[in-house]
Amino acid sequence: MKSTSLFVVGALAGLMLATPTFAADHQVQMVNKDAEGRSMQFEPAFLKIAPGDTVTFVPTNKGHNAESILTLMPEGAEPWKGKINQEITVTFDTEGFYAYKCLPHVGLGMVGLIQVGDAPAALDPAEVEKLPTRPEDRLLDLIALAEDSKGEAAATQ
Ligand SMILES: [Cu+2]
Repeated sequence: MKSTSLFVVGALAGLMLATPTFAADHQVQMVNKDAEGRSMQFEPAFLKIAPGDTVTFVPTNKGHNAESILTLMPEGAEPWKGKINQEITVTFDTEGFYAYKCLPHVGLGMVGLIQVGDAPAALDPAEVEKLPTRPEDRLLDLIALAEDSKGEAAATQ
């Protein structure tokens, strides 16, 4: 009897793990100034989400867009390109790191980073280095944030 009930508990736990959770939508605002006083920013500029989640880029201030940086996203993932002042919702199915930019303000450092799932950082440093100085510095900050958010797990790798 005892072993049977243990088996049932184990099977139920397995079912719960296998049940898909509802995909969440996250919002990223495109702003002329963020909460920390930085000009021309995505807010939040770093997001960690689950595979299947969506991100909606909101034109809170005018004159911005959100689009993939083609060299800084997972292989085989679908790029996106929002128009200026366009609210756009993107679904992220492929795990990995996605850097993106605002076309008019990338030179001022208006870039963002989305981590999908728990995949290790996989942005090609040589491609990050090809960015102009301000977006490169900003992206490096965001990559550091992503590494911090892994906490203990990162320390053991
Ligand atoms: Cu912009």
